[in-house]
Amino acid sequence: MLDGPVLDRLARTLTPDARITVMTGAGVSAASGVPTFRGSTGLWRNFRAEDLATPEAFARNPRTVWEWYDWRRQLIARCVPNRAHEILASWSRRFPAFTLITQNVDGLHERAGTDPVLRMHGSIWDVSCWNGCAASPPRWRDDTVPFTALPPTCAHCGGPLRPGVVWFGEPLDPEVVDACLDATRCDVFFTSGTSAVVYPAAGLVAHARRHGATTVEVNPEGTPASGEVDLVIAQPAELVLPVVDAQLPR
Ligand code: BV8
Repeated sequence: MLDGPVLDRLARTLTPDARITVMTGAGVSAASGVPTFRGSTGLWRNFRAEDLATPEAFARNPRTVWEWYDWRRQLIARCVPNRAHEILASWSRRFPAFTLITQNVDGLHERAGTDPVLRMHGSIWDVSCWNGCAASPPRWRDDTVPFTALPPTCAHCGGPLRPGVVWFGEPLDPEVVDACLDATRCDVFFTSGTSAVVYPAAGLVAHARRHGATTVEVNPEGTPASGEVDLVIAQPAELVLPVVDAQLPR
């Protein structure tokens, strides 16, 4: 838990010249009102990933998949970053060698001011042409909320647009993966708000350990990563991060 010795150990590792990498998942946005995917109140509770977050599902029924994403976009548009996003944004300014990796597609880290953000699974605010037509760019931002018709269509070829996220069975952007792997060569690696079941994101903690990083998990619940990190802080990120931040020299 977050007692004196744990806090002291953490504060000692967060030195001005430390390479710090933080990987986040849906739990970091929970306090902002964005539903998580798994667990009792999770999104997946009513859906199966195979039914919605795959290219096969989209090919089968683009409208159904878009009903889910358009619903999430409308919900996320009403949410604001919470203290966890804000503290991480301040750390991205405070520590010269700080990297934020996220599995989240909600854009709340960016809205809190973290820049850059390594988005492993893309952005719910991006779209791309499902047909990949020559006239359309690879992807672009479209903040329309709600879309008037589902699926939204490509202005160039009239085909359906798809959400600019990475679905199960789709490869991640290799440049993003390389940047994430490089960021595991760090002094401190935090993993917070993730159930640590989706790969290759879930594999980053092991890489950080192999590089000798102090690894820390901030999550009220245990995960498959809990047994491999140096420090488990079983509390919510929006409570933990401000307390750790307060220990840092002003
Ligand atoms: C790929 C779409 C290869 C976007 C999502 C081994 C290696 C490589 C791949 C695999 C592998 N084994 C299996 C695979 C395949 C698969 C996979 O990992 N399957 C799992 C289920 C076994 N991986 C893939 O398909 C990936 N692609 O590897 O491609 C390839 C190569 C070449 C050619 C073709 C293919 C693609 C993975 C991306 C999938 N897309 N979603 C969207 O709609 O959002 S995944 C989905 O889960 C979300 O994107 C989300 O980001 C991700 C992870 O969820 P979490 O963020 O962890 O959220 P969750 O609800 O699960 O947990 C929340 C946690 O927060 C909980 O632990 C809770 O306790 C905690 N919490 C709650 N409140 C708080 C809190 N913590 C802190 N504070 C709080 N307040």
